[in-house]
Amino acid sequence: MTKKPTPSFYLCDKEIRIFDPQERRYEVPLNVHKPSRLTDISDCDYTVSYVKEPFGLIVRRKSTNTIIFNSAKAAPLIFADQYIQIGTVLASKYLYGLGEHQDKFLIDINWTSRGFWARDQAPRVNTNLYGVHPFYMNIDKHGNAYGVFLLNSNAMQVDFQPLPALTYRTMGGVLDFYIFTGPSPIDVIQQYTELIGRPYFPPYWALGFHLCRWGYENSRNLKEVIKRMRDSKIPYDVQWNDIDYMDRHLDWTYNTKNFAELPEIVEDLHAHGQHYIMIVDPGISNQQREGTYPPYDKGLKEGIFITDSKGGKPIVGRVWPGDTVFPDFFHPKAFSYWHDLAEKFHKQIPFDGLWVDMNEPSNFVSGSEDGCLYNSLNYPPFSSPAILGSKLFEQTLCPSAHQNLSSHYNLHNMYGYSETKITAMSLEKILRKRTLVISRSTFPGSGVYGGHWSGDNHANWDHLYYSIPEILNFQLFGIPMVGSDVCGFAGPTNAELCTRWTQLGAFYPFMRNHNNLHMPDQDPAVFDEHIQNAMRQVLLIRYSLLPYLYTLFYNSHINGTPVLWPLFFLEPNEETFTIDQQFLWGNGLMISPVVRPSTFEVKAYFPEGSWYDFYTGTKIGSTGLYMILDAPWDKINLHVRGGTILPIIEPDVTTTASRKKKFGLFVAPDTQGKSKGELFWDDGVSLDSIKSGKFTHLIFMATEQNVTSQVLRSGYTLAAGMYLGHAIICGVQKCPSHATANGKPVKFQCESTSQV
Ligand code: MIG
Repeated sequence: MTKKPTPSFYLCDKEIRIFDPQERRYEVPLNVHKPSRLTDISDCDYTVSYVKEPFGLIVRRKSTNTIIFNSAKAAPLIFADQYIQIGTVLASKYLYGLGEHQDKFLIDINWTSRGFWARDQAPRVNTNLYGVHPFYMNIDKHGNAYGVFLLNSNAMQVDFQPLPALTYRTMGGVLDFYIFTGPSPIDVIQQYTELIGRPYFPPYWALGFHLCRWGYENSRNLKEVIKRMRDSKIPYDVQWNDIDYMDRHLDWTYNTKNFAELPEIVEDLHAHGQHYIMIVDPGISNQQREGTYPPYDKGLKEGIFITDSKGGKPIVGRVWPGDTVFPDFFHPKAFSYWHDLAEKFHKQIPFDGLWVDMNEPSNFVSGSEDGCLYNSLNYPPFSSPAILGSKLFEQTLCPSAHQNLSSHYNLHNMYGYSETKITAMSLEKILRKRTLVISRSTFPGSGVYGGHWSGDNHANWDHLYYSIPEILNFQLFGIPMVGSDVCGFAGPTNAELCTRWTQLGAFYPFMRNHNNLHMPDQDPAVFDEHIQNAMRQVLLIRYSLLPYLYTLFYNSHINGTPVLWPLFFLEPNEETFTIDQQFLWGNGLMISPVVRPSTFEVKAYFPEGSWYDFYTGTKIGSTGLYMILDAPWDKINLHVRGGTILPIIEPDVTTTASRKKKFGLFVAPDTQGKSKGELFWDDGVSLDSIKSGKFTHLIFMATEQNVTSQVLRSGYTLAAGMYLGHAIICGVQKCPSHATANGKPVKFQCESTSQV
């Protein structure tokens, strides 16, 4: 594809609104960066036309004459109070996005449906899960992609048909469509995140290895795990705690008996250059004696909690602490309420990030302790067969409950979003540093504030595989900081599965090993030495590649470029459209994991161009086709695309230690012998390093004879300096007789067989 400059959303992309001019209806409280109202779109690559009977709207891509939206063909438009239906044809059958679901990456449009209603549901196929993302990308066989976002937060169903076409049935709001004309998949994601907000920039340490489990039970066990991890010298940056650190599962408390040593443990983590994250759930206990539990007393006083439909009284559900009420994170005082609780708690336990779970919101009773009233919000006229359960209030609050901005019926799917936003804003204010908030429930815009993990997966091979389409989908959703519980959450793992999962997880943007209550330990250090060695090896590779990953995150934050790419972003064709067992970091590094048991080879597709084995630097023979690669149990296949220069760093047991070491370059020439790359570097934590220019940005370029760098900015100056320790140069046709760096001779080795 020839690369044209990305058209700005403001200039060319289009919003289509179908609403009630007589009566103001609920609209999604998301501050999207709306395009300006254009009068002249003649420079843009689309036309818009209307059909009168039956009413329909047609958007056509001018340059290819492709219809990318046509509401006149797939289903009649119906606009009722609690049922709005609209269909559109698709330009091709290659459709992606529309989550959160567990499925292949390529959506099967052969008369299937997906439901959209945030639900605490352990991932499985054919059901709505924790988050809601009414966004899709469609691409044709020539590689022309476009995106469609329906800004609507109501319960929804989307039906697919092989025409190809799809039909939305949403249970409220208005139809507010945004169409992004691409034309490349990267353009589409850049345009979409220009509208909903660019992904947040994580701190460097958040890209390290995270370790968690439910049920450490006490400080002694926690300390033992930390010790054995350190003894094993396996790279490890962040220790987490699940709800068992709490006093009787009460938010913003810790168990001062079992976890008496928690403050010292966190101090010790910090002293080792490590970080600490703890869980907080939205449900606030209303069962504590008055005056003893500020989270409830304060919230009640300030009217923070979601109330029942009779008005006034907080709606009472049940979660881990027993009966609970639920903060309305859209309440104008929610920020000061949540911030103050977090700030006070932070004085006791100096955590570095927060994990917001159960925020669909999850509720162990249907609707509330008193059930739900019989009304049209709790019992809407249309109940979607694609949404799990017979009622919307299963496993959550009554839709008719009141929130500050509207009914829970309208805002339910944004509960996780609102909590993530308030939590991240609170933490930034408390820490004055970049932080990590990982949320289970997400909505468009969540990526501006934090990341996501895929919830309660199972320790089995299917779930290992499904984690790949999951993380790819979240790249489309503007939430690149995403991962799945490495080694599996539910059910016991085993050494083979956990090794393969650690290999794959080492290439998740967010890498956390997490485990269910009562399951045998599965931290890397608990396994036999040879397993530990394999896990250590792949973690060292991840740590050595973090300068590259960090630079990808910088670009994602600045211009929305996704961090992980499916292969078709690089080479769109009918082969790559279906591939979801391989993926790329940016456009430079291809990962081809093993996703099946007792399997020691991988059938991997190589897009056209030249590719180099990351381990040996040797060039792969032919490309543009499948190859069978050896995949011994202790290795994951990694290949660098010709044309790439990867910035790398000497790894260590923490990112803190590794950041003090020397950088390196992995130079992989394209078929013309050229390559390029870049490095973004700052202190890794400052909130304002980009704004205030306290960063260093280098561009690397190589030809057959030399590698040069161009300093775009050198605003971050390490006292100790930033040093280039080594460069690995692949595809060297003829070994040179001497080598120099900055004009001075340097030591080098050259192998004529591998051409490295
Ligand atoms: O009802 O906090 O998905 O990661 O370990 C279960 C306990 C609540 C669900 C999360 C999981 C976490 C667990 N939580």
